[in-house]
Amino acid sequence: MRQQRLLNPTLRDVPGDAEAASHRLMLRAGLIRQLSSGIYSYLPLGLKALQHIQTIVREEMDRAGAQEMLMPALHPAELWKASGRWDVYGPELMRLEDRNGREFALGATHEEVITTLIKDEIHSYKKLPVTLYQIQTKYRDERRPRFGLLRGREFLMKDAYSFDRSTSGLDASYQAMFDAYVNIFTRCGLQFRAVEADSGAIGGTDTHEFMALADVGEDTIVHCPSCQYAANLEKATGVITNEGTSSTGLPQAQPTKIHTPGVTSIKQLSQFLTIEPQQIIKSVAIKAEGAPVIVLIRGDLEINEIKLKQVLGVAEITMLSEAEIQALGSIAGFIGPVGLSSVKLLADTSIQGLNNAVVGANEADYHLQHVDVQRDLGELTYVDVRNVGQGESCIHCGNELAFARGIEVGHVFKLGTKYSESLGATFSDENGVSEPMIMGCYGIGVSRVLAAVIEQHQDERGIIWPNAIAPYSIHLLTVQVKDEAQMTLSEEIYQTLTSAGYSVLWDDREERPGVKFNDADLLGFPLRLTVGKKTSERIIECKERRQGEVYELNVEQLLTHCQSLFN
Ligand code: 9G3
Repeated sequence: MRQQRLLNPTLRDVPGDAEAASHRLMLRAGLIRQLSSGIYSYLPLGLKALQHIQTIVREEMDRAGAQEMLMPALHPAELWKASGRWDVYGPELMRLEDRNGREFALGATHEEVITTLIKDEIHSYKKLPVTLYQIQTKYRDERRPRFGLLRGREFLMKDAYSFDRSTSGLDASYQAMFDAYVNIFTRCGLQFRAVEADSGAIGGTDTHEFMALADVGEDTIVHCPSCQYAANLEKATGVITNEGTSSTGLPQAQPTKIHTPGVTSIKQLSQFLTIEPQQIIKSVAIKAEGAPVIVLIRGDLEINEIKLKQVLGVAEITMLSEAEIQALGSIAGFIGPVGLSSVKLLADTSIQGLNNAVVGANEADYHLQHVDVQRDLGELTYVDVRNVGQGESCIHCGNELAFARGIEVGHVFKLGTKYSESLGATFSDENGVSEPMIMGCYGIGVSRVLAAVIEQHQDERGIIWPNAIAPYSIHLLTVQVKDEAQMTLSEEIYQTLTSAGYSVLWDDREERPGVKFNDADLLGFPLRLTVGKKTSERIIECKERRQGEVYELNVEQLLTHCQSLFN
């Protein structure tokens, strides 16, 4: 392709609201342009990279035995009403009406569509297992679209759905998809981890998220550097040890009140009493489906709401109001477990073994010191309702856990019969007995992968494409386009490389060399070839974008050299 004709509007500066590196670079390198918040056009270079990712996804899906199909984006509301999700999802599910006033959803995901189709088309165990996938645009009206393609309102997803006759069959289908995902993200050049995740509203049992490691990632992952344990913070667990803080060994003093006027936060209390937050027990007053509960957790840690809901078996949790706290015989900011008899206590394991702790005294401007959990708090139900904290150990191998930020680029779920039952997708077994199919669903954010790759492969000068995803493999620059010898040699090189199967972008623009070199670094194709002053000796200059190495090469060596670089 000759760059003079390419629609590739590069920018020196980008709008201030582009915070993520990949968002800035995709705008500056002319890969995408925003049509509306969270909605983008792909310009030619952006689309080429996106298509390379899709090719990798298709090859690995097909290799895993999945069959490609394509479903509509316009879904009759009846389908989403049958599964009960029409009312579960709020404004995030985009809805519209057709000319006859019939309600439709714009597809945010396709469990309802695929399950209804399979219900109508598969009835016998002989046709199972089957895994189908599509690569299609999804619509989700995000409250806060941001970071370019990382969180859009219209985005490209590969979504696959497996149908089995048994849970062991589902395990096999799930594993096949899991392995395909490892291949896909590896071939895309991503640094990633598969982490245990929470299945959320979609339901089901096992689920893993594939996280591309990046500081801009919205998710926090907890992983053990020594063994394979890795989990989303939503689900991660760790081992905590309170070696006890009254090292004196003297008989522990009884709980004693201390005047702490206006000291209500952990930070203030820690400073006021010059003690570590680890020595404070935080009492959080919540309401779980109407019932008040006081959650006790070590002062340096935070409650994990997903875990707490699961432990309490409720869908919603709210904070108690000041009046409700007073009705319990306490006061906001000074809540404590000692002397509060009328309310259920839930103790996070992080307070186990604390024997010289500080708690609220259930009296304005007072706390209690020297509280011994074992001695003073009576029978406690210990549960894990916290976000894993710094310094906790791995539940498998005991080594210290590490934390990282990640971009969720894939998510695989064992769905079970949630949709096949609600939508009636059953099969008859050998004895003619009708059973619901066992489903799995598997998503990859294809457009999100493009942004994640750029987050991981860039420097201050621009993008550094992994070979497999680069819009072009080679950037051919002619320094003086008015110099006939340089153009002739450039044409020869262009023809040789393209006929050998390499994708080449030839910068034949009438621009100063500096502009061409800066653009080549910004666009970031793996190999830059420059035809310049040594043309008469048939010598060109090469630069590899990743290593940054610049060296000369005789034109005759070029093909062999490219073979060594790209194959
Ligand atoms: C909706 C809206 C947003 C959603 C969903 C439905 C997330 C929804 C979860 C999934 C599960 C899997 C198949 C591919 C892999 C992921 N956000 N999820 O179901 F209506 Cl507005 O999408 N679906």
